[in-house]
This record gives sequence, C-alpha cells and structure tokens, in this order.
Amino acid sequence: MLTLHLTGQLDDVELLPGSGTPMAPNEDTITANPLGKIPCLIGDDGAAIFDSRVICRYLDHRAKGGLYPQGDALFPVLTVEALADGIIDAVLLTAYEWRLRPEELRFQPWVDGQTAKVERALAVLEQTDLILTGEVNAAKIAVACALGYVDFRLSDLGWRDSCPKLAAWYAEISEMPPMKATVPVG
Ligand SMILES: N[C@@H](CCC(=O)N[C@@H](CS)C(=O)NCC(=O)O)C(=O)O
Repeated sequence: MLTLHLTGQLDDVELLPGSGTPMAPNEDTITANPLGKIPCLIGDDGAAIFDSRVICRYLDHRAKGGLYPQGDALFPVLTVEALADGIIDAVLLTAYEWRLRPEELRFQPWVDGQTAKVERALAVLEQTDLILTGEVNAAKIAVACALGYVDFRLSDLGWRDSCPKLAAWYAEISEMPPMKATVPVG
C-alpha cells in the first residue's frame, strides 16, 4: 500500500478483501495465490503477482518510480528489503501463536526465538546507513512497514530504547501522509 501511494498508483487498483489464515484460507485469495497469502495483485488479464517484494518491484517498474537502484547498488537494497520482510514474517508468526493457536499448544521458546530474530534485525538496521540517510528507496519502504507492524503486533518490544537512530528516523517519516494513510489496523 505504501508503494502504491509513493508511486502515485493508488487510483489504478481496486482493493478487495482477501485476508485468511492457514486454517481458514480466503477462497478468492487461494484462487489467485495457492499459498493463500496477501498481498496479491491481480492484473486485468487475471494473472496474479504475489509476495509484497515482487509486487513492489512490479509497481516500481510500472511507474518508473526509481525505488530500486541500478547496478551493484541494487543488492544492498534488496537485502535490506528482505531483512525487513523477514521481520514482518517473524512478527506475524508470533501473532499467529496467540491469535490462532489454542493456549495449551503454545510454545514460548519458539515465540522467543521469533522475537529474537526481530531484535537482531532491528539492531542491524540501527547501523544501516542505507536506511538512515539518503533518498527513499524500496528498502526504506519495507523497513517503514516492518516498524509499523512491530508496533502493531509487538507493541511492548520497546525497540526504540535500543535503536534510537532508527526510532528518530521512523518518527520523522511517520509524519508523511502516505505513512499516516497506511498505518496497520486490526
Ligand atoms: N512474505 C510475504 C508474506 C505474506 C503473508 O504472510 N501474509 C499474511 C498476511 S496476514 C497472510 O496472508 N497470511 C495467511 C496465511 O499464511 O495463510 C509477503 O510479503 O507477501
């Protein structure tokens, strides 16, 4: 959603409800994406593009948005984008543990392991100039989304104390209208 805003393509898409869970997949979503996961972008020809990183790359390509650098500079951006996506995956898995799994089946060491992934990744981002300086790029978009999701689902993590530079960066960009328009809500 943030990439749609930032590349000026919001009016080119129709937003459809599509959320589901592994136990209760959304029928329309699994028709387009057998994994049953959103986001999923369906073209006019019915062909689906899924996984947020692939969708963002397509949207940038379509709008010539310049969010992905050319040449060797591309790979650090893709790697940090993957790191941010991994944060979201780990947070989602912890959220599924308390949202979907019956209490007697929950396994705290596994939740702690997912949370540790998030903490290690945030510690790396705290030292990552690619995020803290320079123009908007796909990595920054992914990290902004990841931090919003951490705040949404792991609100007691307290990451701002251990990552003050990242916290200051996030506070500043959170004032941008596209960020305000895409805050995760339950
Ligand atoms: N790496 C994927 C993750 C997508 C993902 O896990 N989406 C969740 C959003 S809640 C989902 O649809 N889960 C449903 C399921 O796992 O069945 C992406 O960025 O697109």
